[in-house]
Amino acid sequence: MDRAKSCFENLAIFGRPPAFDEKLHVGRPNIGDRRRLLERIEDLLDRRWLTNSGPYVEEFEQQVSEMVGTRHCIATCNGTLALEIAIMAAGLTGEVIVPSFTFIATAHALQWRGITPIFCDIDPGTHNIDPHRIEQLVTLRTTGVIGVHLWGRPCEAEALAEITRRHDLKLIFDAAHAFGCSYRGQMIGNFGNAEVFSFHATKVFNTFEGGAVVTNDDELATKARLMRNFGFADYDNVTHLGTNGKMSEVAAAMGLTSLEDLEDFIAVNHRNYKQYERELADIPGIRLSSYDESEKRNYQYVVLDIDEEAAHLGRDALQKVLWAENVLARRYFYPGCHRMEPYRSCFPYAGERLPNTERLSRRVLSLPTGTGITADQIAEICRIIRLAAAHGPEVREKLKRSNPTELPNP
Ligand code: T4K
Repeated sequence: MDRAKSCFENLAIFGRPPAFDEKLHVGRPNIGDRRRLLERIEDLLDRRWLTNSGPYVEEFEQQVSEMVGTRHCIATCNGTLALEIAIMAAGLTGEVIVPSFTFIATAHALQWRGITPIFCDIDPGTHNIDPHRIEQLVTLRTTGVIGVHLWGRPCEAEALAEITRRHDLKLIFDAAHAFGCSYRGQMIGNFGNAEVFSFHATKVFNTFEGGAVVTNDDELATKARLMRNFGFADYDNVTHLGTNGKMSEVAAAMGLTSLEDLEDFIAVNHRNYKQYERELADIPGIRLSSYDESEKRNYQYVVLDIDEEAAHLGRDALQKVLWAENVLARRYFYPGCHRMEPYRSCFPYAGERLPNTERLSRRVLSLPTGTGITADQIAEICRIIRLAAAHGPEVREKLKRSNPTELPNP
């Protein structure tokens, strides 16, 4: 894109053409070797075995178990069903303590099972559930805690294990973001009673749609496996309440292919992250959330934390600037589950005990990364952010004066 680079009036919110002709998405899928994928699809069609524990699903489960180092992997049709199955297999009932600063599926998986999610505040440093705030939420109805490894940055698993042990509670991790990540040298997947991955298209590693329950607990694994397939223990023999949470063969074919390229996907994410880090350095009030690079990370989320006062520009204003340029930055996970239905109606005052969630969900913005974006595009996104931040008052003024219909409505 050729334009007078330093003049803020060349930003698209001032009526200029957007920096990008095509929309840049946050969750563009990583796609591995197409030839291998198509070969596998030919195979499964030839075999006429499309779902219900086919050979690709079995191979996929085996490979995930080996990679993560867990005794069991139960592959599912998506991460939400995997959460529901893990919740049921662990025997959760009554109330379960969860962060509100997460994708809505974490809370819905509980509510869908008739369990009340009790929202706990996060640590503003880690963005994860704050172990220090859990015990005050425990009641006679509490049966468990679900930690979410947000952005693939692990929860304080040891502290959570200690608290849940003390109160005789189950501990599950929503590891939807944390495939390929580690905590204190051990792969995510090995903590709590069970952990749950999402292999949705937008994740670093995808099976189109998909997920998995991973665990080292044999009994829980047996239950989860039964529950995934309606409770069938054998032909004509149902031994458990169950659902249909099965992964299909075509999803497993994608998974096996994506696994072969996972290291490359992560390397690209890492390179993108480092570029953002370099090119967004030293902008007052705008900080990139950091990763502990001594551990395994998948760098799938590039998350800005915007301090409106210091940046002279709020998160929502910056998002509008970016959307006008066709950069579809996302406000994950605004406004927090507690401000969405049905939780907003059930707990209208929950926000009062969630000050960090409320504050952070108004400040963070996720930027595009993955194999679908180029270094030049990242450089241009960073230039736009720097330019907007350098002219916060003018940008704010322009947005205030704009007819809302002139601007995209993120
Ligand atoms: N727990 C946590 C902590 C999670 O983050 C999630 C899912 C779950 C549990 C549940 O796992 P799953 O049941 O989904 O396996 C997206 C994903 O749909 C969702 O999987 C993910 N978290 C969440 C963080 O992001 P949306 O509502 O933002 O999706 P959408 O359609 O707006 O897509 C996101 C971006 O990706 C858009 O810019 C479009 C782009 N995109 C999307 C798809 C599907 C593409 O470029 N290509 C595509 O194929 O939820």
